[in-house]
Amino acid sequence: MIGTRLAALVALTLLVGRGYAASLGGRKTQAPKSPVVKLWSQTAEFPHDPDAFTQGLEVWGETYFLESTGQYGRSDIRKVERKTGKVVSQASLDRELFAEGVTRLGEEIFQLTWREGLILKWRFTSKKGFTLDSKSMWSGEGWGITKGLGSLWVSNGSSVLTEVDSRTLKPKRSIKVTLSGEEFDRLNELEFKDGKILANVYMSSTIVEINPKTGVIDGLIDLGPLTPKGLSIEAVANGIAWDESNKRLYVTGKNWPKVFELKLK
Ligand SMILES: [Ca+2]
Repeated sequence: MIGTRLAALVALTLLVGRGYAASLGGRKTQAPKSPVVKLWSQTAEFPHDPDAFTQGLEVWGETYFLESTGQYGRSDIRKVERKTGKVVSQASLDRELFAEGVTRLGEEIFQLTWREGLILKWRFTSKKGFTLDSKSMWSGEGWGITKGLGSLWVSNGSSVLTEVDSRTLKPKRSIKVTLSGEEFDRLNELEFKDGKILANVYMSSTIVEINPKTGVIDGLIDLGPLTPKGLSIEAVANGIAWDESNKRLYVTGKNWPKVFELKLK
């Protein structure tokens, strides 16, 4: 796993440049603690629709994923059988909407839109599939969304994560995310795990682990070894789903042909 660790450090150094290099060099200022590189092993892999421009991923019971896919004219919401990648239910969005992150809280499913200022609320029944319940206004861009600590959490591509009231869909508070003391942006797809927020970093193969109280990044996961070769530059890692029941992390990316199941060490 040394290779993985090195890859992660290289990726990290590229990501944050001098901030991390300085902390690696043991600069004798009151430098914040550097994040821990979290190692993993792959325990399984499953087919994933290579046409899915994945913007959000979450486990749905023990058998399915909830997935959101983006792009204008192609955005949808889907229920996907985990082991086969088969789309068992799907609903398309209006052509002028670009879907982003998605999360499910009880009966309600919340899906973000990118620049359209809307959060879509869906319901799902086995009879009717996905039905659009309501559209709520949202200020600014929507990138990732997840649930945790009794709230929803939204990213917008910046360094800010916003805690949102799941009933009113109004912001409660915001946190600024930092890495080794420096503001850290491009936070994308989100997932709560063990009280921490995992976030894909846009245009990288790195997932950061964020303390939701302080905004401090205290862990890093490098998906470099899993990134498929030969895809477009847009086919970045984007899709994190944590399964608490089997303690596995599922990751994929935009147009990736596979979902990977990982055990974190
Ligand atoms: Ca997620």
